[in-house]
Amino acid sequence: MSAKVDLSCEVCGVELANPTILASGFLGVTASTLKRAVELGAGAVTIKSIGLERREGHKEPVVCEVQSGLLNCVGLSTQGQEAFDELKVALKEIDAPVIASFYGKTTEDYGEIARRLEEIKPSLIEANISCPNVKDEFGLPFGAKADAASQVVKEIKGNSKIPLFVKLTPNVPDIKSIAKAVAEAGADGITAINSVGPGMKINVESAKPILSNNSGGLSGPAIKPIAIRCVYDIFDVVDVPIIGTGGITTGLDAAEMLMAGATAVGVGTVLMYRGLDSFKLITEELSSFMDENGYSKVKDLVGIAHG
Ligand code: RRO
Repeated sequence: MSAKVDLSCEVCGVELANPTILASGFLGVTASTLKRAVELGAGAVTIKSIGLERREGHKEPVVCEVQSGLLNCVGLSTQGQEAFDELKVALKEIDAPVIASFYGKTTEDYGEIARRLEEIKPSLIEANISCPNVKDEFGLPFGAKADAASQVVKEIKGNSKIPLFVKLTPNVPDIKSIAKAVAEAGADGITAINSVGPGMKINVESAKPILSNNSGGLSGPAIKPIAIRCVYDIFDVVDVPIIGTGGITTGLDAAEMLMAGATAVGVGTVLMYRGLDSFKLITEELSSFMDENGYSKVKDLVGIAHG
């Protein structure tokens, strides 16, 4: 790591040692795996989205590899109260910011969870309004419509003072209008993007879809150009920080995402491609790129792809 480069950054007053954030859904169910991600070099970690009640999620298989990506139909599996208790343990044991991702079936659920999180005090909270895998049960995600997204934000902000990020879906015709609506409703930041699609893979031997739910959200390198475009578009219309997530695999990907307008970058599916060293590899590559190109601070890169 270059001595001339300072990788630390700040998101809504929360200090990160480097801009890589473990994205929700990976290593995020137990305090010990979250802690491990920090030991492996994550600047902050996000828990797997929690909800009010225990949910099994969809039955196996819930993940399958596709060209340049991963399909998942996990289906919002969570432990109910136990997940809140595990978050408390994580906050005690982890020496880095912990972001509490959560979802609701109703607007009121989001308010109730925000009330509970206000007592637990994670560093940041992240409202997941964009899971692509529960449409049959939950209906369209709240993130698909500006007014529904805005209501959720108002409900949360009425119940919690912890800085709120809202995780958006790319699966909309105009992500700018959703981003504007959530920022105007009081969101302190935006996480973009959740998985794309959903997509499908068919096993040609059995002539059946592989995933138990037939389809699932696409993540990984295949979605990076979509994530970059979404973050670029969102940066143009809001003044709040953006956690840019989607297909980040190398330090150059991270630089690209920062240039599009992200303040920090989410890292998830890459763990499957480059293993547990991913955080270290990405930060080292980012550091070398910055050093070679005369950038001394992460914020020197943020949004510079804009005119
Ligand atoms: O659990 C999932 O199926 C899931 C969630 Br909550 C999400 O936000 N995004 C995703 O691709 N899968």
